[in-house]
Amino acid sequence: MNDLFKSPSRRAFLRGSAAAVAGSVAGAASAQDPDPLITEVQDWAAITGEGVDETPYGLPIRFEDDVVRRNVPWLTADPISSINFTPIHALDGTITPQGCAFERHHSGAIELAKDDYRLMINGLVDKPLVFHYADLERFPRENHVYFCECAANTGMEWAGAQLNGVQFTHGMIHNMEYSGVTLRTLLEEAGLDAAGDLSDKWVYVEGADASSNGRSIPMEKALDDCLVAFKANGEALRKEHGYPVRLVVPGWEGNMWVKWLRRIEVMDGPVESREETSKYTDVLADGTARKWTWVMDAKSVITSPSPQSPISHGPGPLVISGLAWSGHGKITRVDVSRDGGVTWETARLGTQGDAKALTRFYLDTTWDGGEMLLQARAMDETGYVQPTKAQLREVRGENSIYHNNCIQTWHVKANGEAENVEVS
Ligand SMILES: Nc1nc2c(c(=O)[nH]1)N[C@H]1C(S)=C(S)[C@@H](COP(=O)(O)O)O[C@H]1N2
Ligand SMILES: [Mo]
Repeated sequence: MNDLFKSPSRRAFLRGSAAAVAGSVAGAASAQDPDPLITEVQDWAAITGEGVDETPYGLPIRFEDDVVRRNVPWLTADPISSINFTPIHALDGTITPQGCAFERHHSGAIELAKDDYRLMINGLVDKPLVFHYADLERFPRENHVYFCECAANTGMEWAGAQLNGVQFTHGMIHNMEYSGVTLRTLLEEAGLDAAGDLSDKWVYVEGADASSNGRSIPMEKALDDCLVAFKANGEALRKEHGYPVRLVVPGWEGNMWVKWLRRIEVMDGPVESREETSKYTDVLADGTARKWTWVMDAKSVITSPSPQSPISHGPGPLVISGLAWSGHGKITRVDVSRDGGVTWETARLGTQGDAKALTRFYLDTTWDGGEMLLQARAMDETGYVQPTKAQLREVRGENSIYHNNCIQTWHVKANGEAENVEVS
């Protein structure tokens, strides 16, 4: 396998990789040994498979049944007000299937039928309105891919490396294609003349669940790119993501993406609700709080190799892969370091991500079998560069929980295993 990249000829490359594949799959076997998986008729070819209606709504094949959301039980007192994590170590591309997209509930996931759904717009509007679900489908629709990141993502890592897996350090994120009506369309339907000067107006949005999760959003954002969404990745929202209707607030912290959306009130100031005062603000070193920290700054992380996705082969070709995103717009560049930030190589963007959506990056490289301190560093279209942990702590101190977008380090050992470590 070591010879692989020493040979300049393509034929030698193919011979080399055939041997390497046989070597890794069948242990010590060489490419010359007969492989019964090739030479003998297998069960799956000797009999027929399942008929088309066996599973009317398909599920992942059982061999992938470890690719699931997971929670960290000690993080919260009760699963009703808790969070679980997207298995980003095992996914590729950028779209998160709804079935494994992280969930965050303050009072559990409720079951709200379309027939029982009502959306009220009231406050400083020309005519207060109530929409039924079917009404929403009669307004012009848009489709957009956006990431949704909980502001607490990576929050457990402020003081030092803590959780040993990218699912747990960075998995409070998902990225879906939403279909819905712009919030602007619905606000204009109710009429905003009554609100007068819009520059100092706000909307207060709340959900139908017991927590209501009320949040204040400046009118400028409400009229910019917010979506009242009823489909994700082409199908109805799942219960846990707000069926039948949720608010999408592109680039802004997940808490503002109100699920089971039931009311939008146009107001002349923010409500200063629980979710935007005692929660989701950042206490600085001097005890004062950073407030209205809505936009999720540029961030990236290597998803493989990582603690839950070790290198399972020897030295030679290695694909380093990860995700990058920015609430300010598009990701323009991602750099990868193998030596804890001393030297950097620019990664290939595997998808040209949309603004405020996940971008996939790859570094197609050769591993010499040595230890690595793997890091990724994202840049966005504003020129912003993802900070180191030390840089972030300088500005924000160590009291924070939310909005940790610092560079993450994985220590990859010679046996291919990886561990969460801090290089600040
Ligand atoms: N109604 C309501 N909306 C809510 C919440 C909630 O508990 N109730 N949780 C918020 C938080 S903190 C986050 S991070 C996102 C998570 O969305 P998800 O569960 O679809 O991942 O929803 C937000 N919207
Ligand atoms: Mo959140």
